[in-house]
This record gives sequence, structure tokens and C-alpha cells, in this order.
Amino acid sequence: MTRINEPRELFTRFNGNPIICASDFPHTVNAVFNPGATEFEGGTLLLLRVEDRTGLSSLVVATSENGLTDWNIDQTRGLTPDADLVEEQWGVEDPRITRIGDEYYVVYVGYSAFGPLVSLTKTRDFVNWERCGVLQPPEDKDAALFPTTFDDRWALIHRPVPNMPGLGTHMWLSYSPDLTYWGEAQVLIAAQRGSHWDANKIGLGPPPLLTKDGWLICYHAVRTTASGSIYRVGLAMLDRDDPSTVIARSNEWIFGPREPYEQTGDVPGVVFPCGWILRDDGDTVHIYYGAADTVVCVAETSLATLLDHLEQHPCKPESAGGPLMGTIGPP
Ligand code: BMA
Repeated sequence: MTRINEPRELFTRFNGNPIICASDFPHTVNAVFNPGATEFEGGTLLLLRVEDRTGLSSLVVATSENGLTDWNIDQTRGLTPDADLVEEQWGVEDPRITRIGDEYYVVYVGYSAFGPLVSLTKTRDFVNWERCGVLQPPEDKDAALFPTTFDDRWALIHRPVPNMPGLGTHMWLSYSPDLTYWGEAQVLIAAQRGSHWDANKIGLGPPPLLTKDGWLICYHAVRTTASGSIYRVGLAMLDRDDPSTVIARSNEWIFGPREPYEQTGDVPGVVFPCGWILRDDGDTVHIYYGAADTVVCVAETSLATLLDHLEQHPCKPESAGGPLMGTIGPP
């Protein structure tokens, strides 16, 4: 039977969704969501955000051979908030994993007593961690590293929040020679205005993915409605050699909350991907996302389809992103 209003989406949800939920843990857990994802030791590794019933989140490892089923939650691996660090006082959230050489660089939100900020840690085994400190002060979230340097500078996409209401919340790009000192901050993709699906508040999803056309970006946008917020995702493409150049941005959202597990939970109406994996065939993409801030899900798509969609659904040039697009400013 055809569902009323069934959107033609680019992603196929796994029919075993949700793949991980609170009842999979031996102790009391409030919610498990917004996982980072990477291939590790021949399988798929998720770094789950596990929110306990105190309200604080930790990061916990789950692995699966096929990336879809038989998840093994390993609570001995992961990142526990360090109570001695002010930047992690209220937990660690929403990891994005970038593999660089043999190391996994995890950019995550540290919930500090002074607001959410962007922190970096790295690991080889997801057991032993080397914290690299705060990359961006509060309030800042939705950040990930590129896996390569550009003219000997690392690049970070992040999402600072202006402290004046009405200015919108946009994606920024910053560079660093050493992963410690960050500068050259610039607006990368600005939220649109008015009735656009990605008006007012946007942020990066999974880390950038290198494709034949450039760096593919998946970002979320928050639409405020009379009955709450809707978190959906869309696509953009950055230049391969100069990631500050936005080559393309889709004018439509491509994945949004639809299923009951996305519509019911702590925050209804949320799909929030923090990780995606391009499989060995060079085309299959698995995207891992939190649904309704409550459970972990996966959906599958084809890279060729995503690239084709970007070509077929371009934003008007003046809305494509970048600091000169003219959408920043009082509404
Ligand atoms: C964002 C982040 C995410 C969360 C989303 C929906 O601001 O805090 O962790 O999933 O809101 O509540």
C-alpha cells in the first residue's frame, strides 16, 4: 500500500532499525544515539553517545562484522568524561571520527560548565585515548576534521552559535598548522532564510567524504514548526583542493524523520547522522544516525545517486554558501 505523503528519499532504511537501543545495555541507560562511525579491524565500529539516567553522556564502542546486525557493545572501550576537565563536566557527545594514518581522530562536543564546545581526542584502538584539548570555545558544535591537510594546514568544519538572536547559526571553516592553534575562520555554508528547509540553523553531519567531484558534505538543518523542531539532512560539495569553496549545495532535504522510531522519543522528529562509511565497492554508503535522540539507526544509499542528486537539484548560486552569499544579517 502506498503511504500518503511518502517522500521519494535517497536512502533506504535498514529494516532491522533501530540497530541499538537503551535496552541493549546491562545497566540503566536513558538513550543511545548520534554515533560516529568508521571501519576498524575489518568490521564497522560505532562510537555511540550513551546518555545515562543522570543526563550525562559518554562514548561507548559497538562493533559489527557487516555494519548492520549482531552489534557487540563493548563498554570497556570508549571515552568517559573526565571529571577533572571543566570542558567535560557535563559529559561528552556527538563524536565524528576521521581516520588519519593509523590513528582515529575523534572530534566531539564537550559539555562544559561554560557551554558546549569542540574537543579533539585521538586513539589507535578505542581503548587508549590521547586528549588534544579544546579546538573551539563555547558555544560550538557539529565539528569534524578533514583527513588531509591543505597547504600544510588542517581544516575543521564547525558550528559556532552567535550570542545575538536572529543572526542564524552557520557552518564555519577554520585552519590550523598543528591541530592546536586555529585561525582563518570563515563562514563555509550559511543557513538560508525564510521558508527554506535549511533556514536559520544548520550544522555538519558526518565528516567530509572525498569523492571524484570533491568533498561531499552532509549537513543537518533545524526547521521550527508550531509543534516543535524537525531535523533533516541535505548535501553540499566542496572543492577538493580548496575546501572553502562551495561547488554545489542541494536545494532540497534528502533524508528526514518519517518512521515511528524517528517520530517518537526524547526529541521527536530528529534524524541526526554523525558517521557514514563508503564501502569497498566504492558506491554503497551506510549512514549511521540517532533517531529522536533515543536510538541508533542505519540507512543505505549509493554515492553515485547522491552525486547525481546534487547535480539535479542545485541551489540558486546566491544561496550556495560562502561568506558573500548575503544571507547573514538580521532577518
Ligand atoms: C543538537 C545536538 C544533538 C541533538 C539534536 C536534537 O543541537 O544537541 O545532540 O541530537 O540537537 O536534539
